[in-house]
Amino acid sequence: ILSLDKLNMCMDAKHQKKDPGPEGKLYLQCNPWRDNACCTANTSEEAHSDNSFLYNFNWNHCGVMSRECKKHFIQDTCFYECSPHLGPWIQKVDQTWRKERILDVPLCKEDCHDWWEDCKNDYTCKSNWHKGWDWTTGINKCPENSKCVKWTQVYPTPKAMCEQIWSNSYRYTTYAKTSGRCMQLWFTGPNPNKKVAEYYLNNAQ
Ligand code: FOL
Repeated sequence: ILSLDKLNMCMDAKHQKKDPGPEGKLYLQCNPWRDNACCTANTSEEAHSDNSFLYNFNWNHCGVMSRECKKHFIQDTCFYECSPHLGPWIQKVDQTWRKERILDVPLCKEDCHDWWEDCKNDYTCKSNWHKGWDWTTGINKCPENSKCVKWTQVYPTPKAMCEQIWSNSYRYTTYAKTSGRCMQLWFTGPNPNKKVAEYYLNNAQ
C-alpha cells in the first residue's frame, strides 16, 4: 500500500520509524505516545540525554540549561520523533540529514507560553538552532560571530521562540489546548492531536 494515510504516518527524517505503531513502553516524557508512535524505545530514551546520538545537540551551549527549560526541549524531541499525526504539515526537503520536515504545525498557546516562561532566564547565542553552529568539536558550539545573551534578548516573545527556534516547524497560535485547533506537546491519555490533524486535513489551513 502507498503511504497515503496523512492522519497516521511517520515523516521520512533521521530517526523516525517507517510506519507508526505501538511500542509498549517509551521512556518517561515520551511515554504518552506508546500506543502509536514513530519513535523507538531507544530513540525515546536518547531524547532525554544531553548531546544524545540523535543530533549530538548540545543544549548547554551558553552555560548549563536549567532543568525547567530542558524539560520542554525533551518534550519537543518526543513530539518531533514520536508523533504519528503530523501528516498535514510534512514537506519534502533537500537536506543531508533528512528527506522530510514539518512546517507551520499550529502549536497550542499554553505549550508555547509555558516553554518560553521556563526558559526566559536561560541564555543562548542563536535564534535558529537548526543552522550556523560551529561543529568542529562534534557537538554544536556558538559560532565565532555570536555572543551568549539572555533568552529574552534573542526571543522577545513566546511566538518568536516557538517559530524561530526550529525554522518554522511550529506556527504560533492563540488557540487553547481545549480548542481542538492546535497541536499539544504535553498530554496524557489518548493522543489529542489526531483530531487536530483531521481538522486541518479537511480545512486546508
Ligand atoms: N524539533 C522540532 N519541533 N522540529 C525540528 O525540525 C527539529 N529538529 C531537530 C530537533 N528537534 C526538532 C534537529 N536539530 C543540525 C542542527 C540541529 C538539528 C539537526 C541538525 C545541524 O547539523 N545543523 C548544521 C546544518 C546542517 C544542514 O542543514 O546541512 C548547522 O549548520 O548547524
